[in-house]
Amino acid sequence: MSAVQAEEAPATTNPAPVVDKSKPSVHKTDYEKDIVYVYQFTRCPTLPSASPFCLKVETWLRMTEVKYENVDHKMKYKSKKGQLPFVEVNGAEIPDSDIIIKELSKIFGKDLDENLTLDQKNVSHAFVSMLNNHTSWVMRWWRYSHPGEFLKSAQLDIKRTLNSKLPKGLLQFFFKLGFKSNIKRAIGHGVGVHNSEEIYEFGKKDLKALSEYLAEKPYFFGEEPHLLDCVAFAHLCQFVYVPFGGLKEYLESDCTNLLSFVERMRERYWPDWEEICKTLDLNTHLPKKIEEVAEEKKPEEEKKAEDEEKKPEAEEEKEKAEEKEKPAEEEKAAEKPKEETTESKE
Ligand SMILES: N[C@@H](CCC(=O)N[C@@H](CS)C(=O)NCC(=O)O)C(=O)O
Repeated sequence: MSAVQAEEAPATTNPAPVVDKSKPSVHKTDYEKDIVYVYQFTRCPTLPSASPFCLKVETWLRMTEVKYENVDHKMKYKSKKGQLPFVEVNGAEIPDSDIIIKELSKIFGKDLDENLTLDQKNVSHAFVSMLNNHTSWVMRWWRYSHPGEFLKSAQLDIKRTLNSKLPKGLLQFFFKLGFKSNIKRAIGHGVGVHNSEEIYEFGKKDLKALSEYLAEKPYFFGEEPHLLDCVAFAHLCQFVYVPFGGLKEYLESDCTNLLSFVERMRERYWPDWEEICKTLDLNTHLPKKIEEVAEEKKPEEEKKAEDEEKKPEAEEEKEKAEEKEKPAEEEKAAEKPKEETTESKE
């Protein structure tokens, strides 16, 4: 039973858990019915999200055309499981990208894989698990062990990303320290006990397997995209747009079909990609609210009005400057004959 269904379910033979209805269980209390509110990281200048899990959820929402809104929570919230992304829908939180997709598929009746054969579903499951639990750890290991290079590769503005007013140098110091400490997670996972050459080799093998399965097809299971395309796109984007360890170069030399696939998905589901990367706006897919349009126009109009106001001031300044120059010129003119006299004396 989904988290949402659980909230709405009538009492059964089991005693219902005591829920304090006076305390909202979601951050977005003025939610609209059937709108999915997505809590994710701030945007990144090289791709909409430097988290494959956040990019996966948002791509799924776009593929299924389920209505959603990203919430700018200024990096304040994490799911009840302590991570991002999580979503809120109809007053309930759903954490974890895979569980989010599973639950939203049920709530909105949108199963991207409904027309796949059992065999294809099993292949999809194997590849999705590889991407989430193996391929992504190659990337995580690199990011955790090279936090400074990660910031550069993703062109992340640390102040904006962490929503902090502390000095940039200090934030970078803490970020690097925090990120480096994550390396023990990579060791716990297993990938982190290997050397870099071996780890990059793991990544290459995963990419090669995906490339060979995709072969000449536009999408993994043929002419139309499914869940595996969504998951693969979200992970592959991290290799393409936050490059590291020569893996992008490997894609360019050995897996060009994966690069074309990324481009295909990007064009189809992310027409606002460039705009997102430029503006770092979380909701470019939504029609702009009247206040936002007004706010955007404001500086230009205000500037015009200010220019108008400044005009007389500028003219006054000009006049003053001219008046100041006048005596100087007069002095010069008065000095000229003096100079000439001196010269003539010599
Ligand atoms: N299994 C989770 C993984 C999500 C995940 O690893 N999120 C990372 C960012 S990519 C996170 O929130 N890290 C912060 C933390 O763990 O404290 C999912 O699929 O959503």
